[in-house]
Amino acid sequence: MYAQMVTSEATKDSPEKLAAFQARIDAGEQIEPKDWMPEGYRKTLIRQIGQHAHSEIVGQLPEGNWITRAPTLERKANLLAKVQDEAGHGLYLYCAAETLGVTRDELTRMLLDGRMKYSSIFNYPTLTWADMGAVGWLVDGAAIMNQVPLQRTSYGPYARAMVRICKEESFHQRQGFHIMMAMAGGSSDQRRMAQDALNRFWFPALMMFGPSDKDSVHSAQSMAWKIKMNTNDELRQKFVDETVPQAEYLGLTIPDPDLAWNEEEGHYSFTEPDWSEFFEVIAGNGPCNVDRITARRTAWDDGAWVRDALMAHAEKSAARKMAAE
Ligand code: FAQ
Repeated sequence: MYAQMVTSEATKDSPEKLAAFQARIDAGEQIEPKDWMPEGYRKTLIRQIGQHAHSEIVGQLPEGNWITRAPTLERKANLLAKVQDEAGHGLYLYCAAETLGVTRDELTRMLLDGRMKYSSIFNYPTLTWADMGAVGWLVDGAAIMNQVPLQRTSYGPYARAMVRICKEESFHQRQGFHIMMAMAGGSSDQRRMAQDALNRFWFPALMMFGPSDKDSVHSAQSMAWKIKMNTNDELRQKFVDETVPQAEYLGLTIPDPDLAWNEEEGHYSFTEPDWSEFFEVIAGNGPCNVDRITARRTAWDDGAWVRDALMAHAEKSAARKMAAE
């Protein structure tokens, strides 16, 4: 439905303007907030950047759950810093979306009433400390794989936000891998926990890249506009190719009996995730969807007095300024 809306709105723009815009994109120019852009481009960016921002914010919940239970002071400090970074990423991204004419409040309302999504991965529970390792290693690893190319995306504010986010994500990935190294090299119970975390997070991490290319409704247009730089399947393959040797280094087994190096293709062959599970999760029926949205709704409702107080202060200050003039 969204795709139809975008297409019909895009066609309202004159062919000459659209062609000139596409020529700028093809020439590698960056589009800035005050530049003319097709309505479909603006809406697609709001959807993708907004969804990305919501993912960073909701993504704090499964990890925030473990801050008080981290096994050492150092691990606690690292996890705390990481979760705080995710809040910052959300804020950069909301700011980038705001340059497209939507407010953070509107985006939040769209998340809370189900008109906007956040990444499927955050609807899975984090059951043990090893999950903090798996999330950093695999979830941040997948996020980086997707976000590094987005540093070259055509919309300036989004590309610039990505530069800083990617730097921080690589620290996150390393802190996760470091936890996995400690667990996988630890006692037999710790090794079992590390393997169990990998077993539960492997396929959900593969789903983060979105549906297979044949089912991806937005990829063709988003790639033409350089809002996406790669297809979902390209990035998924790259992630598998880079992650398998890391699992081998840890001495852990990827839970896919059909995983095999394909010499001819120069890539690993692997089993696709269960796409029916993916579509159930993004439709709101994953293991933690209700908990996540309830937590966000509670935070929004509990923060109403802060927003009201800020507005009242801004109105009083403006009135005082007017009276003094
Ligand atoms: N989850 O046509 P496509 C992170 C939806 S950041 C939920 O292929 P598109 C950091 C899609 O919206 C993780 N929904 O869509 C961190 C569309 O539905 P719609 C977030 C998904 O946009 C780490 C429909 O399926 N990163 O983790 C998902 O071209 C640790 C059809 O799909 C980004 O958002 C999914 N996984 O490609 C934080 C990166 N996949 O909207 C805390 C930027 C697809 O029409 C702790 N985004 N859908 O109703 C992108 O690159 C793209 O939006 C994709 C999806 C690749 C995610």
